Amino acid sequence: MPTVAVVCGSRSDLPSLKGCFDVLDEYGITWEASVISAHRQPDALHAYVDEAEEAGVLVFIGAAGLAAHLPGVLASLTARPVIGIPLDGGSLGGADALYAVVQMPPGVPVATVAIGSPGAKNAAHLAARILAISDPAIAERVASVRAGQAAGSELRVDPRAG
Ligand code: RP5
Repeated sequence: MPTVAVVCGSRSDLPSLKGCFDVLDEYGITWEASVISAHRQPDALHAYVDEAEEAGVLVFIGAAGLAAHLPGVLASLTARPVIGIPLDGGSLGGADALYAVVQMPPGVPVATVAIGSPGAKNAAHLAARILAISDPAIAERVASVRAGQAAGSELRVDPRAG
């Protein structure tokens, strides 16, 4: 069993998660993705979380659109960190999913990232930072990704240059 379990509510969600999978790969983090709907397959979701925890999954990423209860239900089933990705695709452009994912009651946290593909990438970056606390190899990769971002963003403009 991998370190990160990514669960989404529908096969139709998978294309939005490509950036998440790619970033997890860049960090060398083992992951698996499953389609298990909180609304359509509640018992299967419960069983999966139990299995995944027992097998050593450390971080869960939940992604769903519309009335996106999946990340919140994951957080109700595990004490491991849960990162929620609200997906766009519905007629409200993902605002529906954002509210559903971010507005968790106190005591049942879901670390909510941005809507859609940017959020999918950040879910993987956040998972890496969580794992880096106790995994020096991942910590090194996090440091190197951050250094690369800083170098890539640097721009100095010389006002005296023509
Ligand atoms: C949500 O409903 C899923 O996460 C998906 O984003 C949305 C639509 O699901 P499908 O009707 O495409 O299966 O539960």
